[in-house]
Amino acid sequence: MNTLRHDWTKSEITRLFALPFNDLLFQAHSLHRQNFDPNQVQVSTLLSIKTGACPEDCAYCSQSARNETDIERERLLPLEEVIEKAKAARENGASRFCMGAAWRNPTDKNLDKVIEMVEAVNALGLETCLTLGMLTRAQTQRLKQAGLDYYNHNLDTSPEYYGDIITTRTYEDRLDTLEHVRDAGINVCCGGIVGMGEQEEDRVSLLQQLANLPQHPESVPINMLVQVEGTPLNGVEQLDPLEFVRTIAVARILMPESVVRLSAGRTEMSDEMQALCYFAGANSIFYGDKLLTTSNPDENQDKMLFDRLGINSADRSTQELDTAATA
Ligand code: SAM
Ligand code: DTB
Ligand code: SF4
Repeated sequence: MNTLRHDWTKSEITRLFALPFNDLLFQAHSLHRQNFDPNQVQVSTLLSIKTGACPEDCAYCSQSARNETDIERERLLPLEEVIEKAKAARENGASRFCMGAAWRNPTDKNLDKVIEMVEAVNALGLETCLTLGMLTRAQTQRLKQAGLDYYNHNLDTSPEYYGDIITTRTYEDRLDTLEHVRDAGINVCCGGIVGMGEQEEDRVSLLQQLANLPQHPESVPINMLVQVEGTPLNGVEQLDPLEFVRTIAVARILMPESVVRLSAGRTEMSDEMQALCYFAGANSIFYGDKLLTTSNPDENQDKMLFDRLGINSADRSTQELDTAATA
């Protein structure tokens, strides 16, 4: 059992990034093996339940009303459609169904509808995750009561670079929502995006923020920016793929018991790069050919890569059996 730390300094994290690649990966992979089955990867499927026309100004996002992108706006999806999509995800082997909405925050009326979705998806035997923007304390309590398993709310980048990316909500707002989610007893899914033109020191600082939260998020999505035409970040210089792998490895070392998700951006990654990410400690992905508005590798491609690597996609029942067997 590792002693989890919440007092990482920037210079310690910078030193990890500066290690020779093989030393960094060895350290990350060793910790990964101590805490997880290295050949199991959790799979979640994403669905956008409300698309576009978002009042926020996130510079990376296809769904901001301020960005001229050609996505199709959609109102909140009907419950029946969500259930159909969740059933299809379950059939394809997903263990968790994540529903995202392009809101700054949900109204209480919106939340009534989303709660019906959470209950229906839970009833299918899937884990549930939501990402709806900021939440009040009372809203997180309602979601907990409804049986929500995870809430995704990302810090996105370092506090230092944040103002270059979003101006309509503060870093502090994000930390407040995360505290509400944590206090309600819902699992926290929180990570960020790299490849947004930030410096390495911003990646250091983002990971420091995540690792120094009072409790590590149970799930840490590391997204590679998906460049979308019409957004201010379209055309930004691409991140060196090995620097992305380093980011996964450092996340694994700082938060050894958290599930690290190799999140958006996989369509641009080679199989070899993804294999390195799994070795470095990534043990979750989004599965299915669509993220929220952009594409993701199709299921067959992922199945083939998992076969080549001898990776199993862990579903909830087998995870529970494993835990019971080792308890
Ligand atoms: N509107 C809610 C919010 O922002 O909290 C929930 C949905 S939002 C799309 C969820 C997360 O997706 C963002 O915080 C961001 O980290 C990630 N994301 C959005 N667009 C992305 C892109 N183009 N590339 C990579 N990640 C992206
Ligand atoms: C997260 O960290 N990544 C997901 C999920 N949480 C909601 C979203 C990725 C979105 C990629 C761009 C899009 O498809 O619009
Ligand atoms: Fe809106 Fe979320 Fe996109 Fe920001 S990331 S513009 S809050 S949908």
